Amino acid sequence: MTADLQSWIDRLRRGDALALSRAITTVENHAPGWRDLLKELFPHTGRARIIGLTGAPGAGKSTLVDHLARQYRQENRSVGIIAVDPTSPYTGGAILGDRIRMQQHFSDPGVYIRSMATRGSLGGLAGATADVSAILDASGRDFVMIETVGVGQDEVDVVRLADITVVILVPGMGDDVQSIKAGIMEIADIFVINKSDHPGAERVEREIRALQSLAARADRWTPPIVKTVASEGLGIEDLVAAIRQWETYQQAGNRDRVRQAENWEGRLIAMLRDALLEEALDRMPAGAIAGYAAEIAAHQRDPYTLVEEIVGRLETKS
Ligand SMILES: Nc1nc2c(ncn2[C@@H]2O[C@H](COP(=O)(O)OP(=O)(O)OP(=O)(O)O)[C@@H](O)[C@H]2O)c(=O)[nH]1
Ligand SMILES: [Mg+2]
Repeated sequence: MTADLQSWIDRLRRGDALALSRAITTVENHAPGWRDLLKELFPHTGRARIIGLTGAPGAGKSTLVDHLARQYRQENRSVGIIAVDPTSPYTGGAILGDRIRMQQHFSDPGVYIRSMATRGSLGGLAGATADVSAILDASGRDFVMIETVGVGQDEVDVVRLADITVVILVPGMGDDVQSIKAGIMEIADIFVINKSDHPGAERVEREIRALQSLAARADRWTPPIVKTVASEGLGIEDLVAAIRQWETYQQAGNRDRVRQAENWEGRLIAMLRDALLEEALDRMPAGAIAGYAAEIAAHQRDPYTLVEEIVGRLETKS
């Protein structure tokens, strides 16, 4: 390892915010040396608790994260926050809102907040978020919270990589827990019904219970349902307690290790896919894919043989 890299990592691990920001930007952009950096940081990861929070736009995720951060700070634990916001490139509004709301933490070095560039992230949104969360972990954060809008597969993949997944629902969504994408219901370790000051919270709770009664989880955990009014700071202690309860449950019988191995299985496959694709594309002249595609469309070439040939070329590494 170069002396530069060593000193960068030392500063990062001491909690230097500048070194941390630089590391995150390097990894996000896949700038030169990003992989070496992650390799060196990896041995220092695995200590932080990664909490993924997902829910519909405006469900109150940022407000909840803000309160959780405050709570953990009171216990003198440090926090990293990653706001993954797919809506921001279009409106520009949401992240600004987050910034303002979270401003109170800005003078506190124990809280580090980062918004993720989203669509088109190199290595996919989930991969990029996992890498950034690893950097925060290596920097010694006790908790890393990842906020994502639970709308697509990308977002589901993001929170799936967490140690704890919190799904935030709100009353008055119509008939709907049923209609919420099945994927998101399945990944919940804890349900939060936020905006419980609005009518219909009980009904949402009944619907979750009804769904839960249909299928038991393989790990026999029944995700607790916590009602909150995040804007008033109500129910936050209950959420903190539910998170702690989950941790205790996970630590018994090494369930946390099993979960992490499952997460890594998915992540490894994604990393491998990306690396192989990158390698394959690197070996082609620019524009080759478009040329092949035109030939295939004209039935001058069959795609099956072509893919075999391309994969075959990977074996002869120069
Ligand atoms: N009535 C009520 N309003 C709330 C509650 N929690 C949050 N809000 C309000 O709902 C709005 C959205 O809250 P956010 O925390 O920004 O929600 P979000 O899920 O992070 O939103 P996006 O990141 O844009 O998807 C804000 O105006 C909050 O003040 C609640 O429990 N009750
Ligand atoms: Mg938000």
